[in-house]
Amino acid sequence: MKKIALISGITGQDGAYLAKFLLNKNYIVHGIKRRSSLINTARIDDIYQDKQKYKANFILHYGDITDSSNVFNLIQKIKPDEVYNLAAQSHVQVSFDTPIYTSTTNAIGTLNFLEAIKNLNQKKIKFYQASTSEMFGNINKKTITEKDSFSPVSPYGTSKLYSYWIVKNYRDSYNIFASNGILFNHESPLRGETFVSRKITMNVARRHHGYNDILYLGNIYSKRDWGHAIDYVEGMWKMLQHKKPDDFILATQITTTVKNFVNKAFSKININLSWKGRGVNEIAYDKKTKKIYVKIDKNYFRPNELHYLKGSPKKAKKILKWKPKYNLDKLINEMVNKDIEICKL
Ligand code: NAP
Ligand code: G4F
Repeated sequence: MKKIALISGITGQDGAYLAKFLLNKNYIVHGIKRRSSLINTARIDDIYQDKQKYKANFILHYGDITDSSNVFNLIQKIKPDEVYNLAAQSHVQVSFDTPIYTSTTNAIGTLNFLEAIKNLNQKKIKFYQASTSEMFGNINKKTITEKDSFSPVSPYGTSKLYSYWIVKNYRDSYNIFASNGILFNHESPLRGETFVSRKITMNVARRHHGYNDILYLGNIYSKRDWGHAIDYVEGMWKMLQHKKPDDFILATQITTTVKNFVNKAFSKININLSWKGRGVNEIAYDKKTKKIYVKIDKNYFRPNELHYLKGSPKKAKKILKWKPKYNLDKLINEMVNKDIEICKL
């Protein structure tokens, strides 16, 4: 019997990688996509195009995780073995502008799944919750572990913390197999273009093709622990194959500033940036040509910032035998090369 998975957020970065990962493991994959005025399936279109390979194993349903009846009906109809709740308003800066929508999706959306599993008595379902390093906030620890406390600094982080706790509550109260994957930043060529990594690699690719648009950024001194989404979706799956539900950090322990990410990305097209100025007047330029490449725009600063993230994947490595295959340079290389291909068109 093939295993059946249900993925919310299947049209997003992680959803797309996870769907392909599970199809290659011979799962039947169901996905929830939102109705939108423009087609929003670009990241999973290749699955449709490869019909021979995936045949009838890939099924999409219209839905929205804030609609409890929709979530209830899908669980009842599909009776999945595994549910991956990846749907979210996942942009931290946007969460300051849309705190109620962010909280309804990121917090109540999770509760809708747990309530459906409980009330339909579908206790065989294993539930994965996309928790995040944003929940920790500025806790002033060099390396963060699962034992550290939370103090989120954004509506996004706070909404995700609700989900983290409600997953634990339902696990302990109703014996539901529900696990939190506490994932640090992970990127890829499928990353949304308004996240800083992809915004940078897209700009580098356009420069490579001769465009002259300046890259405008906000806080270039914040530090992130960046990995590749391919490694992280494998970790999600491993969490649900473990004999008991638990909470795990996935991280690379490679932490660097946004500024260093910029330098590395431009070096892939042989531009070595120099920096001068301070605060909003800081710029990056090429010493030889005097051309300006990066400027600071105060609109990209957030009302509150998470300054530093470095996670310890020790527990996942030990218990799940999870090990990332990508490092930061390999990640940036792949992103820049892919964006160079895309921008050529
Ligand atoms: P993403 O690319 O922004 O994808 C989010 C997905 O959620 C999209 O498919 C989006 O649909 C869908 N969605 C949003 N609101 C929804 C709703 N109300 N009902 C149904 N679907 C909805 O995010 P990602 O980077 O793949 O991240 C996946 C999950 O992991 C998210 O929960 C995120 O918060 C979490 N996370 C991400 C990272 C990271 O570094 N990437 C780290 C930690 C945790 P549309 O395509 O229609 O917008
Ligand atoms: O790429 P970002 O928007 O990612 P952020 O805020 O770290 O959130 C991502 O990772 C979380 C896990 O830690 C996820 F839970 C969340 O869903 C999302 O995937 O910003 C990274 C850093 C921030 O410090 C931001 O202030 O880059 C800084 N930054 C500087 N200039 C910028 C920009 N961020 C964006 N998006 N755009 C800029 O122009």
